[in-house]
Amino acid sequence: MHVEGCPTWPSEFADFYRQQNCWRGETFAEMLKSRAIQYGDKTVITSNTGEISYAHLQERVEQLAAGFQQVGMEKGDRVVVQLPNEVAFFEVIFALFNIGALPVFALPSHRYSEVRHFCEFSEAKALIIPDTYAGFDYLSMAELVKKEVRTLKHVIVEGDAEQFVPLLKLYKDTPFVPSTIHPSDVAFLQLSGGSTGLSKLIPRTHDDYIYSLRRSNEVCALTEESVYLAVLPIAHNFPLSSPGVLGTIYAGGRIVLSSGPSPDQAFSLIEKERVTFTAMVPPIAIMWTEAVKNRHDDLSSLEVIQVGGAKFSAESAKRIQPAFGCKLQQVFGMAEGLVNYTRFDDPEEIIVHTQGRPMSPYDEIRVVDEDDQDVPPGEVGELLTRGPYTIRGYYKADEHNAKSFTDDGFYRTGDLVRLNKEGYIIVEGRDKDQINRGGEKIAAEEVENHLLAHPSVFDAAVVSMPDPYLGERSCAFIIPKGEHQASQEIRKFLHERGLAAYKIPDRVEWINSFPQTALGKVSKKKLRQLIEEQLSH
Ligand code: J2J
Repeated sequence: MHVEGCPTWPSEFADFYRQQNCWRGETFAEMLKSRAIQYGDKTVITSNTGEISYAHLQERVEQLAAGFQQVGMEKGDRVVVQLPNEVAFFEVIFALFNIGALPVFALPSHRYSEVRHFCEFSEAKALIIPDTYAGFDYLSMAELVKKEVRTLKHVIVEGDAEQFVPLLKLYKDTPFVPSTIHPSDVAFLQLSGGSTGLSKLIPRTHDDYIYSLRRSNEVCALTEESVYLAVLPIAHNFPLSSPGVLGTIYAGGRIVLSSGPSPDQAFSLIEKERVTFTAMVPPIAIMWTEAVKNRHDDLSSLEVIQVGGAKFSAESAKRIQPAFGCKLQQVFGMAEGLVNYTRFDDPEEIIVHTQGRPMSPYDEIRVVDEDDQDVPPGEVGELLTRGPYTIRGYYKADEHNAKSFTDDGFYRTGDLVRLNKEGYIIVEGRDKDQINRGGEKIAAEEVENHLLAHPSVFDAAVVSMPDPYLGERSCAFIIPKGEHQASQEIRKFLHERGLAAYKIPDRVEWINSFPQTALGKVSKKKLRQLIEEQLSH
């Protein structure tokens, strides 16, 4: 079944990707099932609640699939899944895959504003949440969301469900009715970082995503011997698929779940579980490099540290191998598709100074100027890409798609890059209205729209400001209506509107008017310069 509103590949491309053996007709349900047969009692996930084997996971998945069907969930339904790094995440998403329902991946850090949007926009039938996590009460949030989103029939809770449905009650011993799932069907909706307004949803198919796992595993040499430590929230595309937790399952390896990236937690897990592979964003890598100096954990099992999601400075990159005695791999990827990796046998120069090259020989990349003309080799331009696991359009976003994709199907990444002579990508900046706060993406316009709702705000412009630890933080420039407010009041206002904490501006600057571009638009470039100058004083 084709889910409405999901652009797909033209048939000549689909045929080509099949011919080249990229798309092999696998589905997620079959993937886990066949691993369960092959690996049986082998542990698939180690978490703070214990261990679960491949066979047992498959059994739990089938029980949950039955329970989901009993409450009326069916093929094509959208289900917003907002779960932390726990076994339930896997049981839920694979149960949904088995019945052909589509997970919509929310992050645990999302709040009312985001979750409501995901539920509303995807017309979700269910929302699956923990009761509380990291001190936040998801039940109150869900209560509000449920009141406002007409399609939402079920709120399912891992833990104390109160008025909602406990996840635990949905594991049934009756068999579920398997859905016929076509490998070219959309398997789930992933979140985009977003640059205009609210996050767009990214439709990924079984065929395309499983190819990205298989290819990632080849490039990253992930095998059944691998032990992958997840420290980032696993719903994010990087720890999910590059090669991440799903790549680990594909390979028959073992996943170790950490609820967070603190060295205390992570280093002891590495030692205890003999972790071989892990992935993080640059601020965590910097923190670990500092922490490792003063600790005595045995990290000798660690073979690879991947760093990606935001630009990793060469200065910091240089320190990884000496500090940990393992390999560094830079990863430049995007939930829309394209993933670039440095290769393990690349010279240090490349590993430290570049963000890698496309993982697939079928990835097509172009670096173009403002008129979509290829720039001369080595010069900076916008990266465009098309390939066997890069989407051809966002979910239900015709107007936006017309701008974000070229007529011949290339995705406009909004990233400014240059290629070195070996064809490796160096990320130089961004031409999209987004702030990359240590790997967490903030769409400026989304925050600006919230700010405009404040009675004291006449106009607002949100820009990035440099930060030694996170790379960037966010700064809101505000033109007040009359008297200006305390910045703290603005931040509190956004918090109360239910905006995720990472999107709340780190700094608020009051200003009388915005600098303009030659065309009379707000010049964010000049605003960025302004705040940069202030910070340097
Ligand atoms: C500079 N910018 C980077 C890098 C991502 C693997 C790894 C990361 C993501 C991800 C992902 C960067 N240097 N090394 O999905 O599978 C910025 C770019 C890019 C945007 C995508 C994966 N790695 N970026 O980060 O969808 O601006 O995916 O376009 O969250 O992050 O963000 P996202």
